[in-house]
Amino acid sequence: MHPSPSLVQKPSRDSVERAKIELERALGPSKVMTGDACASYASDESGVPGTPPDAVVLAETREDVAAALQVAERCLVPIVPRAGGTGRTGGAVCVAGGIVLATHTLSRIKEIDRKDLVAVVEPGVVTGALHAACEKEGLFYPPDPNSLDSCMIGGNVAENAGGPRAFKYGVTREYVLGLEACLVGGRTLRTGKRTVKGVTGYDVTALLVGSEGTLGVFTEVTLRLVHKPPEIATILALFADVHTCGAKVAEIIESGLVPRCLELLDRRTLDAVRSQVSIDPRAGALLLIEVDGDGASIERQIAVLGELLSKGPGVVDVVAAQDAAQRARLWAARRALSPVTRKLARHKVSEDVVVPRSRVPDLLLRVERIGEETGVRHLTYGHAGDGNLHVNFLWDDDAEHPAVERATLALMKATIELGGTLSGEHGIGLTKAAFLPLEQSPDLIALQQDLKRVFDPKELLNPGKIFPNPGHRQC
Ligand code: 2HG
Ligand code: ZN
Repeated sequence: MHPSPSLVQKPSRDSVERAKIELERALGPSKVMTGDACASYASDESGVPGTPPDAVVLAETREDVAAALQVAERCLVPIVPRAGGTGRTGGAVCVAGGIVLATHTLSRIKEIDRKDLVAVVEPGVVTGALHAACEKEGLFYPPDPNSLDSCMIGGNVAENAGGPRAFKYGVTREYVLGLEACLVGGRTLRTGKRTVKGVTGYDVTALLVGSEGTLGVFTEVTLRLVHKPPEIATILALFADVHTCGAKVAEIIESGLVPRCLELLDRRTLDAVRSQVSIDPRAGALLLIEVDGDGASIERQIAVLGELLSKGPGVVDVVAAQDAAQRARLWAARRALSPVTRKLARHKVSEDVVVPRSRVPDLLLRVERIGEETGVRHLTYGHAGDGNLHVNFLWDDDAEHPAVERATLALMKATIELGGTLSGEHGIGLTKAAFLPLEQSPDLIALQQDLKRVFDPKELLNPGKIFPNPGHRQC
């Protein structure tokens, strides 16, 4: 479900032409793309059909970002920030043309400070590259969205990205100490701090994290790091069915263990990867569990897990990865789930609903029922330890789309009924804006829209995102 682009006001032809001239004047022609070349910036990994931008700014410095935001305000042209373009909800997609402000070339790791456990980076740093740089220093930046080889810190901060390690280490917000952000019109703000503690004033940093590119454009991010855990162990537990698997997740959490990852794959997801990884044919669901710590702590965690996982009916097998290469293969298969499952049908939508952890088994049952009632093909995998599951709906024929819409709405309603929330890590963007009133009151939505206007009174920065508009079907 997306807003009709016509509901976000398109800039006039004159404004667009003036903006292009002003951008070229302010930044030089090499940093401004126009014409057909802009088409590759029309979409992100959500598959949402946007409108192609009229111009793309390839910002190389903070001054470039500020200048583009100045031009946008002066010419009244919408402007959409973009880092890696790997978002799943249309956050980097234009709905009314305008300017795409690309920050992927702002890609310096400016500092990794081992004493203060801080990294200072630009928004275009690829998340996986930051991991590698930190690990070289014996440090660790835990957030690990599965697209870590292509997603960028700017987008991770804008969406408050999570990933498998959030179960133990939390999501991006927990690591953002401070930001430098440019606002529409070009003003630059520095928010937050470099210290671990600090409560001065409102927590504007926390507001900007997860604001989906609607409040400001990041030009520098100060991140908290931790020490690299000395050892890691990975366990694969196979179950006859997804319900036994869901119940084990609840048991692990109740036991007090805090694995760093607790990932679930249902039967349909397993079938999709069987050709790449050999999986026991009796397995109808799988848990990929990872623990870290020093040797003694790992041994203790594995012993507890081994006992807990192997008892009771429905357990097929429990195996530990034997070495780093085997671990790496398992994670490569897990990280490839999104692209691999995308190949199963012409269309796929991957939701990222979250329920309280104890309700994971209930959510799985509700998903089965939704599949039966709507006839829509589905599969589920994700961060079960956080109660955050990627329920995927797949379809080939456009005639199936209304059924997919019904299934998606039913999923959102079930999530809220179970005490959950619509998005755990991908954001609301365009794809989920229509569902926001299911979770939030009109007053809360209005308050957030007021805040948006404080930052961006003319509503030029990433318009059409997060908030429902009159073009959305009523939920
Ligand atoms: C994951 O956990 C990502 O693999 C992507 O959040 C989910 O696109 C997806 O299905
Ligand atoms: Zn995920």
